[in-house]
Amino acid sequence: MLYPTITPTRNVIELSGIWNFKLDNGETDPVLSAQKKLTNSSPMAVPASYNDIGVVKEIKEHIGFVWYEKEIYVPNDLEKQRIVLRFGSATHLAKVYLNGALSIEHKGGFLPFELEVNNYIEDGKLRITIALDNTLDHSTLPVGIYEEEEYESLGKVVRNLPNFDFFNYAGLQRPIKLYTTPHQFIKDVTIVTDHDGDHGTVKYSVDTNPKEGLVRVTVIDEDGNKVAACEGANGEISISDVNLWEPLNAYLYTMKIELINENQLVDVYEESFGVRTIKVEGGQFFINHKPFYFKGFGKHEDSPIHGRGFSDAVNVMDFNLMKWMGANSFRTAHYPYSEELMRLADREGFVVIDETPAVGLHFNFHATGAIKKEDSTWERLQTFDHHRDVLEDMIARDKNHPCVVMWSVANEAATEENGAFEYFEPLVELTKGKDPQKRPVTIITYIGSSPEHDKIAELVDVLGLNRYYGWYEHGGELDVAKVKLKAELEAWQKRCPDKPIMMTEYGADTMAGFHEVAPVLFTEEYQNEYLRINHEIFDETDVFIGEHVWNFADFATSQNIRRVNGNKKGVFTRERKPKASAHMLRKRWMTIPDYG
Ligand code: BDP
Repeated sequence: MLYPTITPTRNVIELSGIWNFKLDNGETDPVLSAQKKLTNSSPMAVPASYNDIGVVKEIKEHIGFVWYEKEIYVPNDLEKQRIVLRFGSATHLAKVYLNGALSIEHKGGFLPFELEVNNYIEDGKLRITIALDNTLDHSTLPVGIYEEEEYESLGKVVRNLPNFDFFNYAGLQRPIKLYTTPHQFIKDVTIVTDHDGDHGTVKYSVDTNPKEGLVRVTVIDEDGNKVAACEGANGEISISDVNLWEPLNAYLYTMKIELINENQLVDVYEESFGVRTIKVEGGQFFINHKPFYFKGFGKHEDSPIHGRGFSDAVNVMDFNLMKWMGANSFRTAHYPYSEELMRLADREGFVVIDETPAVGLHFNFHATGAIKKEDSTWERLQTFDHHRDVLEDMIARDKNHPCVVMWSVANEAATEENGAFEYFEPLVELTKGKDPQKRPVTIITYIGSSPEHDKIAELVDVLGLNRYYGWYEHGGELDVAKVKLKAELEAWQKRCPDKPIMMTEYGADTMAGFHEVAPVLFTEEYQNEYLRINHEIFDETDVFIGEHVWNFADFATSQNIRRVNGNKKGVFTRERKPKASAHMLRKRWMTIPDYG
């Protein structure tokens, strides 16, 4: 699925701004609501999560459907082309009505979907009405728990508990665009690069609709010079004196694709790409044939006011803060991030672990060690088909991004329970099969998935460990925490010699401004000490390929007695002010080279 851009043959109209909004409290008939204009609506910003800007509890904590609406004119000129309405995402289940007619339904809140709208336009107008449901259950990703209770005095009480800690933000959280293409158009392009010395090769494959006409491909460098060209829908292009895409030193080429029919230029699309290679071998993670060390964060798309809503300003600032710290990478915990952010990462040279929204696939979360409670997560979950769909869609969206170096199939699933191997084996195979660049694959595990009990380590290329020794385990006992962490890492090396290990989460809740001479839980001193003892062990471990602190910034969670108005493991506050740990990490990371 190509990202919409303006080219000589294509147009893009942004539909961001104020939309009409209202909660659905179950009393409205969806068909009738969409047939006429919404009544009693209020203004809502798009893109944004509706929760925080709605202010009141009824909106912030609403469970179920909400309505969005916008009526637009479609300029006559555009009607000569294919007109496509594209949602960057709609969280989590969307029913889209165009001039009252149900036109598409989409499940999953973090990936784009689109539809052709020409036939829906009436008198030059399009009324876009969207019913959006934020309910999470055993079949959705992420996974939630839905409960209803009857009280004589209160009536029905509904709970929708996220099976994870980040706030279940919802709404039209990413840009919505109307774009055009010619009727004969470039549908997709797939790019795979390689290099040997100064010589780069670029294999490409262009999909057009219909499959006719001549495809011409030109590669353009950053100065606008044409460096190579080729004809045909599939081909291989050589680039001499190639500039590589390197971590924090990105070089992006542009592939200009032209579709020609009967000597007429029909469609033009430009895709930027980087020449780089990825390989895992002998306990190391190679980018461009050199062993790479991941320094950075598990992040979230989360900021004050916007919630999970897209903001270029937030993304640019976050990237600048990460560069300031010497970070070179991050994981899109716990869902695919916006396309705009991925394009920015390509350009800035951030190395990205791209994660699906598969979080909360665990019903015995705190049963560490041998499973005692109900060893049945994989019998109870109904996520498999949707999991397969989001993996396919994520790879289809992100396959050409040079920033993406590894796929994360899931975060902290019940990988220690019976049934985990059978659940994940086909998904890992699918990921490998669908990715044209054959990137490494990981499944991020939690402490219960110990070297003794884990069932999936043999499926992955990299062991991605979320471990909180010194916080959830042995909080306040950093000496013991060190011993335990070391023992676990040694046990992993015994079980999977030569498999690279990466700490994909480690962190300590820290209230900015809390201080003590002795390191005490929740103080800035403790966060520093916690990180320091973890680093001591990392530095002693062979096959250790990187450290992602949890989290880049404090973030919103649902209400919970373990969370003081949000998760405070950020190295920055939610407003992006540094805690002491930001300076400490900066000192460390500035001295660790990207390639070691
Ligand atoms: C891990 C999760 C992450 C949480 C974190 C924490 O992967 O989403 O926010 O722990 O508890 O279990 O802070």
